[in-house]
Amino acid sequence: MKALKHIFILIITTLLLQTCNSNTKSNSDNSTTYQCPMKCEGNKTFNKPGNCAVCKMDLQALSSEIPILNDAISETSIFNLTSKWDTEEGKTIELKALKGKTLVMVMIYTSCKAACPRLVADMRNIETKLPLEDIKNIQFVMVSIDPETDTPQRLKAFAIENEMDGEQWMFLQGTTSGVREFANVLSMKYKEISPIDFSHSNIISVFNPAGELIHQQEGLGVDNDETIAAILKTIP
Ligand SMILES: [Cu+2]
Repeated sequence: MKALKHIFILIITTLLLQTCNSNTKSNSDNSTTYQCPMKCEGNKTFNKPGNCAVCKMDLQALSSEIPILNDAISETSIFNLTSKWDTEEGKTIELKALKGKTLVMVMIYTSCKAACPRLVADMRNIETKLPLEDIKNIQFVMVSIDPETDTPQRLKAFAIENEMDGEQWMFLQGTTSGVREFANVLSMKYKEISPIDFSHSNIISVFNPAGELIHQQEGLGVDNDETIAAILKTIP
């Protein structure tokens, strides 16, 4: 009699557990969302498979999490800046176009006779110390603090003159406010002291592929071992 009671309890428990399992399963099925592949109704989603009311195509199941994670930009990323920049190749971009590469950035202006040539030399020195196979993962970016003078044409000429015309080098002309905003992010100070001259701080900044500032070197001709180490840490 006692044994029967035990078996009965066992059966009930098994049944209850099964109901629980099937509940969880149907819950997760319900959380799948579907969308028209042509997005006829914009980003509207449906919680059942079916056909689009507009184009009649089969709705597609959305894998909900992955794309959102990939697109996420942290609060401190420079990819949040929406200012527009012209490259030396005449392309207009936002900084988030540089996502996925380690960025080594410096602010200069091409007519500078004093500090900038040395900053440019420092950038080249960093580049030559990095393993050749890693260069494709790195973008070296020179941002002009004199956007009035440094047009894409002038930046291109400067690139050729300094043998920095390879794909790893990029020169950017921004707007006055875009340049100012970017300088603030780098804590970089600059001031126009005459129509063609600027006083400025000398900072080379390293950003990881997510656009977060991870290292800065300040000064001219300084030891760049830490900068190299910081760059290499970001490369898979
Ligand atoms: Cu300068």
